[in-house]
Amino acid sequence: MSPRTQTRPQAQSADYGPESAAMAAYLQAGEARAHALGNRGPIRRDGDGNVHPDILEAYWRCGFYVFEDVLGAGELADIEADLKRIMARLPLEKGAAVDRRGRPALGADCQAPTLFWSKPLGDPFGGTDLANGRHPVKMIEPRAADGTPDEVVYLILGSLQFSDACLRAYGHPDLLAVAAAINGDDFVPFTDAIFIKEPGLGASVAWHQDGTTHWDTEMWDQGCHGFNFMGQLYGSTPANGVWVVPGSHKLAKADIRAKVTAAGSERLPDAVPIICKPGDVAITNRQALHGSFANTSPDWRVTLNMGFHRRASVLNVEAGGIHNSVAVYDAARIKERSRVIGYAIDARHQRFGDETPFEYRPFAASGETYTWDDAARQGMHDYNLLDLSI
Ligand SMILES: O=C(O)CCC(=O)C(=O)O
Repeated sequence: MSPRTQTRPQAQSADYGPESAAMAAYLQAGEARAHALGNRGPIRRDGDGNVHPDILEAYWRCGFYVFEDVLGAGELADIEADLKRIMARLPLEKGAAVDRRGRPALGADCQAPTLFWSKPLGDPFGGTDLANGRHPVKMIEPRAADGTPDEVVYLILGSLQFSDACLRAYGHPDLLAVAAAINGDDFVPFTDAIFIKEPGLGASVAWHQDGTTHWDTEMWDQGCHGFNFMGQLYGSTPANGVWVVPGSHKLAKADIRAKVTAAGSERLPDAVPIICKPGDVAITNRQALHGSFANTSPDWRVTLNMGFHRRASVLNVEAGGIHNSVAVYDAARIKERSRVIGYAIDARHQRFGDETPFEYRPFAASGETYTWDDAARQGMHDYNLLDLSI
């Protein structure tokens, strides 16, 4: 059953009109290129218990990796139940204070940017100055079926305050081990989100590179803007998934306009789709050139984004302006924002008691402990005002 079933009839899938044949060929060719990359498999450890070096090699070579079978059936069921609750509590329409049943709407009392709306199959960021103008070219906006809503929510920031199941996924010991292997034992949070790409409605996210702060500075290297985990509730296909240009995280800032002009369309010829089953979790370098097309397919994609940085990339750095206000990220702010890691580890331990919880070194060193309870849940309100957005 889709998350919409209780609230609105299933949207119809749509198509790319005159571009449909070219799009279908592009999706098929991209899928073949993706499978040839050698950057997917379960999270494996070496004899010392470290994340297997082959995984790290493939991640750094490609700029993304697909970890297979990370979230089990029970965990996915929890996430789906929370997703349904979240969708049932969305505002009746953009700006409304109440949901369909007149209850206070989700996010209506948040100060932080929380809900992002788009017209069906639209591209709200492409070709605009939004988010520091990092999405310079608008994607094709296919025509949605008659009877679809004027606008839908396609992105929810600060998502961990709305879902214990998402918080528990954030505390997954294997994912946090990967975060430590890539960003160092003192890794820190970035931001968290849910992308919702409904069939026949889901918006494009135009081609972009996420990092904004360290380009053209001496801090720059292939990992200095961190990464996002992208956990998949229903899987991710060439038609509804994120596409990445492999290796682009190693290069200077891409000239996206020139690439699109050279390609003759937004179908960048060297990009590949992130293909996942339900429960797979991709990791994508934030410097990689990536984007997603409007979801004209019949398949839902719901992605839990969980971002992490190197501590050295954010400490005492002035940044912000996209996910939160511009500020200097001092040690006190980093510590306050990092408590989410502690809550997530404890929340996960309460639900999955037979797993060995991840030990986050900064807490082990300082002796701090975190308990996930009602007081902690209330303290998470608007936690993303403190995102570490670089
Ligand atoms: O999930 C998507 O469609 C876009 C994700 C993305 O662009 C991002 O996480 O930066």
